Amino acid sequence: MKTLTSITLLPMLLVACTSKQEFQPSGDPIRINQVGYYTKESKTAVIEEDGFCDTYQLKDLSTSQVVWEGKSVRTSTSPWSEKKHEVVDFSSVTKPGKYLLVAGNYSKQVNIEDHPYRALSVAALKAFYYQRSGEPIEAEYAGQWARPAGHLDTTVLVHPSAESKGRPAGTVISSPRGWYDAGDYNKYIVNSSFTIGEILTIYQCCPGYFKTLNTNIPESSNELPDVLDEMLVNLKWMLTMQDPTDGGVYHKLTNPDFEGFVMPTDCHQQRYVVQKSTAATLDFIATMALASRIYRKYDAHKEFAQQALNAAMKAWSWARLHPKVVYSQMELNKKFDPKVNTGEYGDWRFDDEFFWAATELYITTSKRMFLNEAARHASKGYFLPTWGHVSGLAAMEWMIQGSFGYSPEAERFGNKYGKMVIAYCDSVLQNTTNSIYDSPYGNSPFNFGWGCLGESCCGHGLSFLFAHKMSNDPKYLAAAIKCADYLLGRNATGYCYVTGFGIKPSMHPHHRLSEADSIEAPIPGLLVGGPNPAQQDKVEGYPSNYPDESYVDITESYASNEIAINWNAGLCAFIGWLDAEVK
Ligand code: 9MR
Repeated sequence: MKTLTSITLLPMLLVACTSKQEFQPSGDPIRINQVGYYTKESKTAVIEEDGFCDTYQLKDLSTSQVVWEGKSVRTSTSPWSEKKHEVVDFSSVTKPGKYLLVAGNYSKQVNIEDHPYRALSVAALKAFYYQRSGEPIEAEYAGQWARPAGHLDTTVLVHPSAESKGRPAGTVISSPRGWYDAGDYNKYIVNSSFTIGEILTIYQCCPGYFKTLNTNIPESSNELPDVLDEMLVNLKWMLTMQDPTDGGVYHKLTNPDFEGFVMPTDCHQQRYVVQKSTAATLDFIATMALASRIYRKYDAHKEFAQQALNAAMKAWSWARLHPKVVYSQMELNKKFDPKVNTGEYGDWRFDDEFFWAATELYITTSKRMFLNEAARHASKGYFLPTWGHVSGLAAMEWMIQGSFGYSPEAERFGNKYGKMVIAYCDSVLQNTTNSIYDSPYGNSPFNFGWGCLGESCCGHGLSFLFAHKMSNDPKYLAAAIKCADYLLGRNATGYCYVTGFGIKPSMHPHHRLSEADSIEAPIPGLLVGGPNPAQQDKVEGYPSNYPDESYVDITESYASNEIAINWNAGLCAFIGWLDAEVK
């Protein structure tokens, strides 16, 4: 394999594939990162058929000049389907530009840029603006996706499951704005907290980078970076979800049933705040404590920062008194009316939430009592952060604070989790040397499931970025880049899994706002859930039952093709920090 700059090879290339035509697959066999490759980093493609061509070429898109030509570097085999693919490596091409990767009769555009993810990074954050509830989405900021305000949520009822002495069932409260959770129009505290928690945690790793992301939102001209303005919209909604009479936090604000595929202004169900839960309250505490620390640096937001901290402290008292209140919709529906049939975000183990809440309270207040609580609930291992298991967010916070030298204890905790994250990443790398799509993500059936792209693929990417931060070893940064390659097209289905990006993006997400607006293109910047072998929606059209092929780009597929704020948080945090790290 070598880098070529002349056209003298052209005659040879015309015959390059002729001997292998019997391997012609039924569809396009080229799998690449469709958004782009970093100029100085690894660039590979995977060809769906082993031995498809003797050699592959990269041509300059405008001149058709062949700039590189080479054989595949290895064969990769899927452990579940035993399909064989081959890996083509054109990393030696280091000139930014637009190219064509040619494999016999097939070709695909390849972009090489110093910062290929900038627009993606902006769009991943902008996606939250489109999810805003209870305010008009203006054409000035949203173009064709403008829409009037829906779900004002100024007359929300306290559900019988949520009543307290100060707020009996049927009390009318106002709980406006915030973001819709996902493809549905409800607003959930557990997932909101996770989303803001992940973004603000990673924000601390590269605030300078995030400050440069201009998303053109109504608040863009104020002193806050857009990322903080956007998080503030949902943080302010979250504050309204605390029962002021006792400090507990409602699990969610919801309709009794999911709406049909209609626009927000066509939704007329009564909305409720339902039962307080330990998970929601602890996640709320962690998020408010973290936010308080970040926003208090801005004069105009000192008051909000104090309010957030007060709310967290009050919620902490509730959580200490109610350490095991599970949100079980089945139990709730046995006792109360109206029945509630929307997303559950159920959880019954709270050590990880206590760990995260105490961690953030300690870092924000320096109070020893919270350090002791964090130590008492500290996770014994490193786990990818998910809405249901948040210890990973605490582990990340300790690594960050340890590196800032916040306190000797933070350094100790930080080093402990640093070693764990490195061990985790090493074991992933050791087990994926012959990776199917040349990515450390996507080689185990456990990597796939509901929301896997946000939770597991971006989660792997973030873990590699932490391993890189803690060790300075470039192999972890390289591994993180390969997770991005998987998301953006070098994968089994050939989809770029972010709406509005790549050659073959997801076009029909299970997303009411995108589906009901009569605009062909979905709202951009949204990461879909991704391949999910459980296929709970039982829709027709999944290409197979293999874990990495269990994805279908149709609106009905809520199990593989929904979008959600927590998955976009993964995208936003991972792609943002990655882009900040690659020089
Ligand atoms: O992300 C959630 C996933 O982990 C669960 O398996 C799934 C089924 O309970 O629910 C997902 O969350 C959904 C939520 O309950 C309601 N809004 C849409 C969310 C994404 O599908």
